[in-house]
Amino acid sequence: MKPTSSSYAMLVALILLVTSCINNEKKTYDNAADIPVSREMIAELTSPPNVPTPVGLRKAKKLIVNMEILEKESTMTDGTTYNYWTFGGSVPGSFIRTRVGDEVEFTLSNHPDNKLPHNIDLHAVTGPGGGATSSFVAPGHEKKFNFKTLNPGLYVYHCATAPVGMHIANGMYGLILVEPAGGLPQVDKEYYIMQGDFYTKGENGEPGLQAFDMQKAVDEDADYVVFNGKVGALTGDNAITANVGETVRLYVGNGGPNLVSSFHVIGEIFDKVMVEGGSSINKHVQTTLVPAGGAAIVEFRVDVPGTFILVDHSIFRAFNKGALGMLKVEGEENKKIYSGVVQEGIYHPEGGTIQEMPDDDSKKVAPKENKTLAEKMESGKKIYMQTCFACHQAEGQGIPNAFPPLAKSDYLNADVNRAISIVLKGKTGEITVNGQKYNSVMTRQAISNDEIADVLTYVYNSWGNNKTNVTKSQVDQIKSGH
Ligand code: HEC
Ligand SMILES: [Cu+2]
Repeated sequence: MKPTSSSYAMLVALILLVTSCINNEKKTYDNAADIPVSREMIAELTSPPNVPTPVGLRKAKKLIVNMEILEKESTMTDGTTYNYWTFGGSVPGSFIRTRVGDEVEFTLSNHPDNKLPHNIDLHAVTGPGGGATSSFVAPGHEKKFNFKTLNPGLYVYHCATAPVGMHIANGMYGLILVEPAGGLPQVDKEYYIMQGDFYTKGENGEPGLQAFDMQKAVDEDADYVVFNGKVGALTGDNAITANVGETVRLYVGNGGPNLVSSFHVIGEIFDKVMVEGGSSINKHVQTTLVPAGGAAIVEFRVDVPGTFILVDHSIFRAFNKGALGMLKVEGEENKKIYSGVVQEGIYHPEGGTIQEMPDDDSKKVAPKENKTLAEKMESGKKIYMQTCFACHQAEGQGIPNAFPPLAKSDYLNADVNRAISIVLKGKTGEITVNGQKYNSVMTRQAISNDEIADVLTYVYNSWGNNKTNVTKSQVDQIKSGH
């Protein structure tokens, strides 16, 4: 049948009828306070990085939220624990998903084993203290209050009991999403990520149960800056995932208490950002600011496979304090979008042409044959201080949770061929060095085979290592794959 204008008109009318029936919201309300609620519904609460089911086309409801406060010791990083105060047992606290016009009946229970009174200030609440004044609750008690969600957006909630900063610093924050009528547009994957800064008596990485340090908090001198409450909450096996072609939406919050986040995903561009969690949409964004006590919704389609690193681009926080996560994307490569290395050469500023990497090290200065150990140590030390020092540090001591030690490294001493291959090809994935786990990235080092032999000889003959003398021909062999 050939479509005529009248059949089009009928189709449009039908679609309108069907959508209005499903929606059952023939009326739009100028004031969200007037939206009627139908029936009760118990809110689904999720711990990070998961979010509850989208509201979709559901009507405004009386939404029952039952939130339990738990104070509990948990891991901050390998070997280090912290006494977290939590909403719902996780940091950040349980994700609450509502829609505009919902009448939320909020019950806050303070577990009898807890030591302190708490309350909750939800930024989605219109009313004194965002609920804080009505929710102050002692251990072993519960408090109930109601509020109507008037404004769509992504909002932070947090404890507001004095000393407020301390309650927030101990992990008492989370996100509440208020979707517009009809819900946010559908996407393939949604995740919940919230940054927070932590202040401990011991320095970063110091083992054992670490107490909160008030002075460091006042000085804004954070020992840990992390996503989802601890170092590694989103790395390795805990990475969030997606498939090529999917659209990913991240609900990103920042509990603070102090630091503002420069949220960035290495190797991705945010197609859309709902700036500050509100209704204005910015497109094609590289890094979005997430204020302390604020949020943002970011969306992007993943086009190529790989591991994309989530960071606070105040970058020492990412590589030295923990603000690093991973999004693992699987699927077909797309060489048009990203080629990978297509050519590798030596850069000669004076000559200007790109040449092939000379495998035989036929550089300007041919390496001296049969160097003595002392000569190799001297050359190796120079290379070390130029190339390896920035990460592995002057005495090979490394940096806890970021760069493994080369000093007295059981991993290094166990296998020289593996060490050569790491310097030649780089290394990623989890390794254990002297009982500590590392899961990071060492890039391939752009130095010649002769230089690799010297620098590894220097490393092996320093800082209590096993004095292996690495030769250039060993490196040649590994490079050529024999
Ligand atoms: C940009 C930082 C960086 C630089 C520069 C760097 N490394 Fe690494 N290195 C790492 C990281 C990170 C790891 C751990 C990788 C992982 O988690 O899989 C590592 C691991 C290693 C390991 C194995 C683990 C161990 O502790 O024994 C060796 C050996 C090593 N590097 C040697 C070197 C040498 C030699 C150089 C200089 C030629 C160098 N690295 C330069 C970051 C770096
Ligand atoms: Cu509290």
